[in-house]
Amino acid sequence: AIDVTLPGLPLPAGGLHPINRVYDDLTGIYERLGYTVVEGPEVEDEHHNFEALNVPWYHPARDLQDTFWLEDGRLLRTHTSPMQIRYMTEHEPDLKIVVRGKVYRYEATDATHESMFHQLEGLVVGDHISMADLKGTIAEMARGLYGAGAKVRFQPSYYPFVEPGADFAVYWDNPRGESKWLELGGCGMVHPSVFKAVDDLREAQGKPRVYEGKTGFAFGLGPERIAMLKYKIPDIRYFYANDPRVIGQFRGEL
Ligand code: TYR
Repeated sequence: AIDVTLPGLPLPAGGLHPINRVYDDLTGIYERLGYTVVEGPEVEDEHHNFEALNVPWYHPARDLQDTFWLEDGRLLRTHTSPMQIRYMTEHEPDLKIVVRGKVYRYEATDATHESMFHQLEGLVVGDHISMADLKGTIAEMARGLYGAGAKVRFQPSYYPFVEPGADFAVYWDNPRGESKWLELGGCGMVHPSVFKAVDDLREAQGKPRVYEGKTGFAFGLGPERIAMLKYKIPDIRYFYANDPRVIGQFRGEL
């Protein structure tokens, strides 16, 4: 006879990878602010990854040591910023996007560096966009991640595709007293050279030049940093080593 009162057998359940959970948190915040979430190619050309982003040939980021080059002269994108160029070439302002995806750097790996990692890139373009809008947006993201009391800090920095440029950190304050400034990413006001490069690409495709005189901000950050703190993962390499003891801890929880 069948005892219908016996409990069922638990079925093995999958779960979201910690990086995808952090991406979902972040894109949720930006979708509520009216942003469109996009993705783009991981194999890029030099023009989109460097040239159009105002990264000159002599910039250290161009060093052969940082970039995985393919035999045909293309490369694995070293950041998600080339999607700024691709999106603006296809779309006219005003726009608000976040880009999610993998990026690659030819570097030695250690507990905080992997040759493949992820970025979330933001781009806002319109009229009279200011640094205050950028700071407010980063602060809103910090509050979405860490609650109403979250603090943000900006320090001057240099990225060729923005002027002025800054690095930003959020104050990560948890009840167990593990508070610290978490260096999250870079940001700044879109450099006029970037808008010019986009208009040049648009013109070559027979599209109108629409970016001259526009203003905008951009930012880029690494979800790995957020996930390592949130889920207490001590080594970035654990995310991608395919060790079921790591990923198995995230099973069955969505
Ligand atoms: N692309 C930069 C990097 O990979 C991050 C960044 C993105 C910095 C957008 C500024 C910015 O406006 O390090």
